[in-house]
Amino acid sequence: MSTTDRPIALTPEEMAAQAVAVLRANDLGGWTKAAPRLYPHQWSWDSAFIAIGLARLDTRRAAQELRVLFAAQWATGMVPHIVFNPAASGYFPDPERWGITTAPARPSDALTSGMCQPPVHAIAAHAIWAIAQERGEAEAADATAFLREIYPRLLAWHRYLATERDPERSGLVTIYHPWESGADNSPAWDSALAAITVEDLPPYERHDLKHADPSMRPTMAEYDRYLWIVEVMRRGRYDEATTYRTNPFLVKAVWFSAIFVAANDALLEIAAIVDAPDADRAHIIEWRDRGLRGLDERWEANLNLCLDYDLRAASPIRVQVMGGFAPLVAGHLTPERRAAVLATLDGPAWLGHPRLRWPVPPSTSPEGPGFDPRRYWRGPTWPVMNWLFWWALRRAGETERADALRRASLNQLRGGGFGEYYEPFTGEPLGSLDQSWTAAMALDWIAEQ
Ligand code: 2M8
Repeated sequence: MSTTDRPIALTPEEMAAQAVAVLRANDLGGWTKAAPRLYPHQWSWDSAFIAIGLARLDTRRAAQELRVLFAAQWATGMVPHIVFNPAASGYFPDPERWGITTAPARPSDALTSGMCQPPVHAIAAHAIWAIAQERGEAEAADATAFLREIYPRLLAWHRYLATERDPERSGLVTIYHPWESGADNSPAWDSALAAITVEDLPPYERHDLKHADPSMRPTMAEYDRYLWIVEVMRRGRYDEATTYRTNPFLVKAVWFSAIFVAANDALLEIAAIVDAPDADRAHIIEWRDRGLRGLDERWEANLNLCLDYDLRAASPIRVQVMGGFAPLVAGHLTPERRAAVLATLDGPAWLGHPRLRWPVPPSTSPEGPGFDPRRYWRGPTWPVMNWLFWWALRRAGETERADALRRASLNQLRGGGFGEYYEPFTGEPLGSLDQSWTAAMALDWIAEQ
């Protein structure tokens, strides 16, 4: 074997050094682009995960990541899914296409998209604080001051999700677009997208295909629908009630809702640290408990998974995707639910699948319809989602499973490169390289060793 084809196997120290280099290279000065070329702006949930990794280096810089994101918060409380870097071009849809200038609730001094992503932020803010407690008095005091500053913004964000995004008070968050789920082209959205008629869509040119292999990205048919939904929301000036009435895509998303439940637990801890009023805490508990009840109703005993619900079609979405593990992320598992979720996770449709290169959860089950090992959220494994599973398993007291997942996840990254996602059967890195959240998660895992 020559030096060039010998597989790289980074030591933890080498991997940490490379992760730091990636985060430095993607740093825009207080905020971080999601990836060097494919994603040259700040993405909402990427930034929350990035902040968790950055906290291992510098808790003040980690706090700044969230501060910049929340400075672009909308008047409704919504945290936008992209905050645009005015110095970067080459991503589409760009600020002009989003056209938020006519939206009354837009922020006054930031260019953003008009939708949101899963609310990992309270979890990240609390993680920054917890790490700072080990770093001496000054850093600990700064982190507490940061929580005091960010708490009202986090509360407004959660209130928005619990009210505007759940007018039915079902406990489940409604998403307006597959991009809001974070798992953009998951087979879970296929039927809802197929039901959409694209009308007078202005022409557009995709930039993502210049930076990534088209066979791994969403199809043109999917993109037309993605952009048509943006067009409908833009024409409605991103008004929530209008969107709820007119949007062709309305889905109760269980993965998003489960993250919201877990984030409400984190927000409760923050509320205690900052001495928030009792009335706030009562609201947060109500949102969390309602979420747990909502998820419970979406549990599908035949598949042993939780299912998303298409509001437009009035029907559950029977697809085996990673989001089905929502109860694990939400936590507060009953013994029966814990046993069922873990049996599914260990079983042949998931971690026990004989062809998996590493025992880490694929975004879509290889046994399910719509699985594709190379295309984006239709099968590849996502290190950042492994992190969420790891975090949830640890929170549930499943220490051995959590450790095994962390080891497998780090092994997957030992080839270097910090891929956006990985081929589940070969372990090949795919999508963008030097992806910020992958580097951040590696840092957090290494620090846990
Ligand atoms: C991907 O999403 C963007 C749109 O938001 C895209 O494909 O252009 C998703 O993987 C999403 O979860 C992620 O936040 C974003 C940036 O990493 O890329």
